[in-house]
Amino acid sequence: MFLTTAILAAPGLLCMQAADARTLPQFAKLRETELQNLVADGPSDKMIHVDLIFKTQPNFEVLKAGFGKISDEELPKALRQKSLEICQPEQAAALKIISAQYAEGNADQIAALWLTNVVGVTTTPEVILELAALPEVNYVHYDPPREGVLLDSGTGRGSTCDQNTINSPWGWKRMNAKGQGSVIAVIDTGTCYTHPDLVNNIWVNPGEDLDGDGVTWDADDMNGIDDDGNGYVDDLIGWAFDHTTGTPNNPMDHGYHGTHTSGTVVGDGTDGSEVGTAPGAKVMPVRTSTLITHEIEVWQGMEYAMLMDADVISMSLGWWYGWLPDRATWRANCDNTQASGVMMVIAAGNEGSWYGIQSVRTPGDVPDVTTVGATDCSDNIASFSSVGPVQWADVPPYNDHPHPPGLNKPDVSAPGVDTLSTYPCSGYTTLSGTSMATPHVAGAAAILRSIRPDLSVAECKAALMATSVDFGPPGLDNQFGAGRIDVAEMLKTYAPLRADIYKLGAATGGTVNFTIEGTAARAGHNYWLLGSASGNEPGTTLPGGIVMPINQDWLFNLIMAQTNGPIFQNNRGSLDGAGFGSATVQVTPGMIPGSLVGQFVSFACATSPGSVADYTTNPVNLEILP
Ligand SMILES: [Ca+2]
Ligand SMILES: [Ca+2]
Ligand SMILES: [Ca+2]
Ligand SMILES: [Ca+2]
Repeated sequence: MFLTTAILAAPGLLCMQAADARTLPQFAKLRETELQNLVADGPSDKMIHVDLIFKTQPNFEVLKAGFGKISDEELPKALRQKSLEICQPEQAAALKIISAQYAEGNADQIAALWLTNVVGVTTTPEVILELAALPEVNYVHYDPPREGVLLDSGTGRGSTCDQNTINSPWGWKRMNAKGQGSVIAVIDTGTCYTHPDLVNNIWVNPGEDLDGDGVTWDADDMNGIDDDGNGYVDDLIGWAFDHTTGTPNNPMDHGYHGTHTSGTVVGDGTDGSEVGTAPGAKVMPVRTSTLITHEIEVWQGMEYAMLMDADVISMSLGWWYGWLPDRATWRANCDNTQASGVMMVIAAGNEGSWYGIQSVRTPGDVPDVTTVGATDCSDNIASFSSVGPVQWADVPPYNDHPHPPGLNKPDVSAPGVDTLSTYPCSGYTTLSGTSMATPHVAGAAAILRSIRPDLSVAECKAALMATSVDFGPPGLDNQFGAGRIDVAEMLKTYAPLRADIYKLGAATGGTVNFTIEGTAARAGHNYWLLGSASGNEPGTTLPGGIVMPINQDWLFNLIMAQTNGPIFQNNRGSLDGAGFGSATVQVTPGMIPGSLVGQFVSFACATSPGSVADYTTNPVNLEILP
């Protein structure tokens, strides 16, 4: 305090401080020249936001390997515990200094991470030098607020592409694949959770929902207590990390960007337009500052989403290289998040006119995340969409993907020109940017994670890429990535082996003609429709089954043949390429075995002939009439 006061009282001393600072050994730990200049030449009461990057960094892949068998639900908390054991001892001295300075009014916006070993603080040059002198601090990163959201002016034509461009409605209708059960953290300006299209699609933290009614932003549950012990009081639906609010548990959109991106993920069309890719999924609103954001706010948001077990993180934001983002720490945060089982979907950036290795922003440049470029409604790449490749050769400790050739980015693309989505807090508007493309991919990822929880993050990324529609130069390229995503193709290839019979027509007249409608998902597999008949002895199984070949025709007829042997026989192939179809079962008069009359036939599906019905969920029963 004495030194600060003295400098304030005598401005002439500033130059002396500058000279002194430059000769201090910790000065070399200030990573950016701009930070060095601020510390050396700026006024002593200048508040500067910095991140302290500590020496020992937790690697969640390594930590995870030490756990042995652990459930997906337990993994995030176990990782936090292990990581805290690494981070807390190294952070202790710094946090002691910072809390003392906070009491003096010289420190603010304090954040201690465990996703990586980082502490963020807004403080004075003098304190920054004191912190940099700590042996545990590897370096100090300058982290001023930046406008990281990725909007573009678009075409202004007002034409919009709808979800049909990526074939999401196909999956909704044919397979009821809407992302049910998936949670997507949208790290953005907040989400208007009262919008009619979103209010029923907002994640509710079960650990804080005391009355268990699942009501979004339920005043009844605000008791001022951190009931689930996650470190956040009354975080009913998410959190605001922007330090600009007195109610950080209220992640209401304080702009419009986050409501728009949230709508593209889960908007359910209540207000009139079906703008969401995964209308059965839930959004976890994670708010950062209005358009202007510190890097560490986003890292805190990732840490929260990971701890609260989100399936996907959608980030329509990025730092261009001119802002000198801490690429290594971004990559470590992304890698640790994904190691915990959360898939990260991130915008490429809106610097499409910049070619070469400066175009894709950070963290869209992180190798293992799913990076998204923007297309228009005619599958042209948007002129603003950032292009790859990226390189990491000069970023320790990674030093990989040297250029040329660098690493191909983006990974996939999706519509992002004049995209219609939700606007706070009712109705819709069109916006453009890789910001708008990204939540389409996050929604597709949510659908995939919903139907295939067995797939790893890397496998989900590979699935999205493998089923994209190739545009531009043949194969993987640095504009479209693998191509424009296609939810129908993704489902046709990756839907689980499963068949559901959901409708059975009534038997008519004296004959027994009836229709079975159902789904037998996934192309390239033979499906067997098994029949069993039971009368006085329910469950008596008849032998046999028949192969229903996969082709482009939806309808197939099955003819009941005989008691001993295949009881169904198809005379016309069925199931479309995706394996969605309906079957008309004809029981030809005279071919009905007398023993079946008056009995019940149940239908189910199986993966092999003669096996039990191993993947149907709703076998149906029909009485065989004479
Ligand atoms: Ca409640
Ligand atoms: Ca809590
Ligand atoms: Ca509470
Ligand atoms: Ca291509």
